[in-house]
Amino acid sequence: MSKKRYLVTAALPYANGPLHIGHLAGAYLPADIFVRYLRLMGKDVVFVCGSDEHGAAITVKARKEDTTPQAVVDKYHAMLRDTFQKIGISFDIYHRTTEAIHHQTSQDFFRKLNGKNEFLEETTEQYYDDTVDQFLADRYIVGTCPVCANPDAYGDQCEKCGSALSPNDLISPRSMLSGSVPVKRPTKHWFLRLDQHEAWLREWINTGITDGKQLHNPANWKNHVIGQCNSWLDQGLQPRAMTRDLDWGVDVPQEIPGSAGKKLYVWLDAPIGYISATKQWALDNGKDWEPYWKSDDTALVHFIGKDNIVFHCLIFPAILKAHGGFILPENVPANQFLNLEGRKLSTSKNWAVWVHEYCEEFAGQEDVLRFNMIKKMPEQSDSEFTWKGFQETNNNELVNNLANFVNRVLVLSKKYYNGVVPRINAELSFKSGWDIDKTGQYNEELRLLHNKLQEMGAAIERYELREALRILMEISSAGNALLQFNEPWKTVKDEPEMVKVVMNLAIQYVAVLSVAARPFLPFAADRLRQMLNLTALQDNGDLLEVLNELVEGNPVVPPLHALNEPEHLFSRIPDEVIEKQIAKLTMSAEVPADPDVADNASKSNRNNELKTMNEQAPDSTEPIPMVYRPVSENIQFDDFAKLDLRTGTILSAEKMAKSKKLLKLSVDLGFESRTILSGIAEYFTPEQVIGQQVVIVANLAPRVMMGIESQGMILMAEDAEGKLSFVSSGNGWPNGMGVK
Ligand code: B3M
Ligand code: ZN
Repeated sequence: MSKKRYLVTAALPYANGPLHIGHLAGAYLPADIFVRYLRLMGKDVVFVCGSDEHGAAITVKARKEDTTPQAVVDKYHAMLRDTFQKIGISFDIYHRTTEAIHHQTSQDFFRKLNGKNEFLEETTEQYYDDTVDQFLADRYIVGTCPVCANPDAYGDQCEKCGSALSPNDLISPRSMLSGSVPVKRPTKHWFLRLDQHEAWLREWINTGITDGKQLHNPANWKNHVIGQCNSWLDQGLQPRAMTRDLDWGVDVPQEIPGSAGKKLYVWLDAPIGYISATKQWALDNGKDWEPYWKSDDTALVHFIGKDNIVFHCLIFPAILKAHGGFILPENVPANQFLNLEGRKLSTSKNWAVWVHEYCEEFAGQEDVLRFNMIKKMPEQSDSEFTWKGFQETNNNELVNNLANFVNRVLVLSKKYYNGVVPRINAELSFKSGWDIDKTGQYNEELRLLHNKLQEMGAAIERYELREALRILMEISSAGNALLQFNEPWKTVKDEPEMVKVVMNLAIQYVAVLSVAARPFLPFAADRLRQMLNLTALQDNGDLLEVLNELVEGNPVVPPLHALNEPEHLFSRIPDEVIEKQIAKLTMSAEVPADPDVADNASKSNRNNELKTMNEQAPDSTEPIPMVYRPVSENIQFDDFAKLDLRTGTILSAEKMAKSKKLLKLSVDLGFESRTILSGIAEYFTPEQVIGQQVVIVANLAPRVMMGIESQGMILMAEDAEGKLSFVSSGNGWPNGMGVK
């Protein structure tokens, strides 16, 4: 904490999808807590982030959604920005890499590096997709990870084990665009000579020293961060291409020969996005951006997830150093991964809790998610979020401990003193809330609070946010114990002067919490200020002021100060709310490939529809009304047009051994016959379906179930109890007709 100013960054999320809780726990929440704390300590800090709008992540998504990359980034940039704001991530600027200032800044970097001969210009053989006429780098190509055997590793990294990869590392590569096996073709690129940076990077990472200057203390870095860097360094750094053959991204500067059709590698431009964001922030606020990036008395801290370690600890520092004049990060406190209900979070499988949905469904309870994310923060190893745990944490800690304490203090103060902070005789002793056997003394207890706050701050400075939150809650527990041990409700008549001391002290606890909770629970902290009738926090040294008072044994709320009405800070979350979320998760998740798991998933769907129906039944004597599934979200005509529906006739049917649900059908489509596995065995015998005319989805990707490839899907009507009927029978249509 010796630095004069701080520049804090959080990884720029790709603007290709919404934000989930894994992102939040990985980078954004820890960064926000750290920054809010620095502000409370009166530090000069700028917190930058923005959307990463280039790279294959964007163009692949645009292809999938049949739209332009610009439309993709416009949509998701707005969505990400709003979500961050709703969940209280307090960026000073949320920028975007499609802005002109960013293109200029990254092109200037390229020019500078090129001018300093940092690049090797080389023509190499790279993977190429003949069917779509495009080179395949990064996420355009997938294959098996050579480190962990994940079959879906990208050309730039494996999301399973976090290894950084290049397309040549992939085993059995295939094109992300067409699925075809790529060929190799020659193309020219600019390679950053990382090999020449290896020696100083090794020294800098492991000792904190470079050019004879001690820049950081490696003991303050997380072990897994240093470990990942060293495993890279030990393999030897290779020159890495900093350009790509693409039509979306930052252009290689025009005046450089051979630049036509070449774009900057997204991992060259994205981290420079931190710099362009700082420039834009400075322009907007009449400040100078340069000290934040160029002055030795600035601490640069990058908050990221573990899959971005290599880029922030080796490649970007090499770029900064190669450029010259820029500082290096003082720390990169990367987090590990958060899992969800026993499985890896997955955007593509829709196994996620989406933060924007949470903010809608739990409006006003943003802090509950934040609190849970901090408790489960994957600081040193992967961790897990469960909805049950979410409920328990809320009910046991936020409601029973924190909200209960605040409520008791405010209600009792109102009852005994009409909401006015009592004057006290500080000499009187009472039972300390910290230890049942200890006698408390007013000024001593305030100094104890000071020490606790210092411990909490030190934990934040060590990036141990779970520990910091634990200390915060310890203060609240001690406040509860103070009331519990002294029982003012029993003693107020006989010992009114002692009770005044206890209550005054309890009010000080609440006031301290209203400041100290701010980094973790910013919305609750605001409400606490309001209830206490204290001025809103300025985010400019408020905690420092509190510490300065407490260390002297002084109160932070003066006697005779009038408090406002008590309100509930948090409320219990009932079982139904949690059950609904668990059902939503299983229902919306893509049905897993394992047919047994698939059966369970569809069963839970059905149970839910049934449940709603029973709950709605007005009276057991009345007929149960028909319950309709809500109509799904609108789709565009183009989405519908992608379905190829055909008429067909079931020629043969047999039960699948070891499956209660599946019938193996052979369906005549006129031009060919298909094998289709259909989950209808509980409703129809093979005899009943043979000869039925059906509509099938003819272009559904084949799926192997129980060792047999199913080549399509039959459309069936399903009622609320899950009973199936054929969509149409006996219209006498010829097989193979299109259905529109
Ligand atoms: N967009 C990768 C990611 O979202 C990338 C981070 C850039 S930080 C400069 O994991
Ligand atoms: Zn891997």
